[in-house]
Amino acid sequence: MHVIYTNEHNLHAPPLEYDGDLNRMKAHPERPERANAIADALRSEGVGTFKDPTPIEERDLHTVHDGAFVSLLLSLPDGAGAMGPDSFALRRLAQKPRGPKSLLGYYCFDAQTPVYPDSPHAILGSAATACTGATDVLAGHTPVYALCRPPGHHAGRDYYGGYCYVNNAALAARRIEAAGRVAVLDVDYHHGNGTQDVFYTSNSVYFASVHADPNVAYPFFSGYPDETGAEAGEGCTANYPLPLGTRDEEYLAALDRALSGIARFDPAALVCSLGTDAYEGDPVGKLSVSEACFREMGRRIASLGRPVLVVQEGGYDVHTIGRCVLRFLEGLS
Ligand code: Q9C
Ligand code: ZN
Repeated sequence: MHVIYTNEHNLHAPPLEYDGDLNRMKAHPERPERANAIADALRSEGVGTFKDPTPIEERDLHTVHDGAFVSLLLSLPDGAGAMGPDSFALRRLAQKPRGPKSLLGYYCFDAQTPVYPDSPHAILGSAATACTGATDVLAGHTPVYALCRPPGHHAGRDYYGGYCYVNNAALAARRIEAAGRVAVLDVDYHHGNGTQDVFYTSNSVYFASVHADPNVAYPFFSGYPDETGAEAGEGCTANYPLPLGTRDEEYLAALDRALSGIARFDPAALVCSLGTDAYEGDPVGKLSVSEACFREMGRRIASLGRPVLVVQEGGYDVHTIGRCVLRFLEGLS
């Protein structure tokens, strides 16, 4: 199994997070230790052949993203330090402003996704990781694991948030689309709103997501069952929200429903957005999925019998994230 990985992600290390508590910033959960823990776990178990991604350039992001959006993200002014907006656009009212900070507020949808001077290297490295994984799947390798960091599934064509800047899984799906229909299965704890949005009107990429009920879980404004796609893509989006506290059995029942939809769509290949934040011990997620369940998820996904690219998304318990990924890949192989 190819494992695509670069340590460039270490260059992006947001120290603190604002989570609505106006009195106190907290340690940011999306930290370098996450990917380092996964890489260490795979290496110490001798799982996979590690391979550096082939670098990509800004223009390679245009298959999914708006040009002005990526150029802002990747080239904030020198010496700007950590940057985030203090005002967010409601785009039905908004004109696009000129200053970099105000422009960030045009493209960003939350207060938890800061951009640091070295973040662009990590963002491009993560996107390259997914793209190289896609190329390997096209070349006949399966499964392939893209150890991406930062994650991507909350980023849309022209917006970012949820610790995500560009959409790694969507970039990979676009690349694999050259070989035919693609399904994206998102098992991160959070709804993959960005990926859904990118492919919402497409009938060549199916999107299915199993996640915590957005009434009570981030990203709150999407991931409901009545979101089923639009125009040519009507019927090509499927959402399976779950109550907080959901355990293995109910989780796997929802996964089976998602997998039947994918089987009916009959894709040439599958991209799996893997977050381990549904794990019972995760500090961000509030579902109750066991370590053993990750192996069963991998098994059931493998039983579709399609080539699979796994793209790493969330998962914040640095002590168990490696084991959850190992179990998943074990089940898949
Ligand atoms: N203090 C992904 O898993 N809000 N993104 C969490 C916790 C944002 C998660 C608040 C969660 C974003 C890729
Ligand atoms: Zn998540």
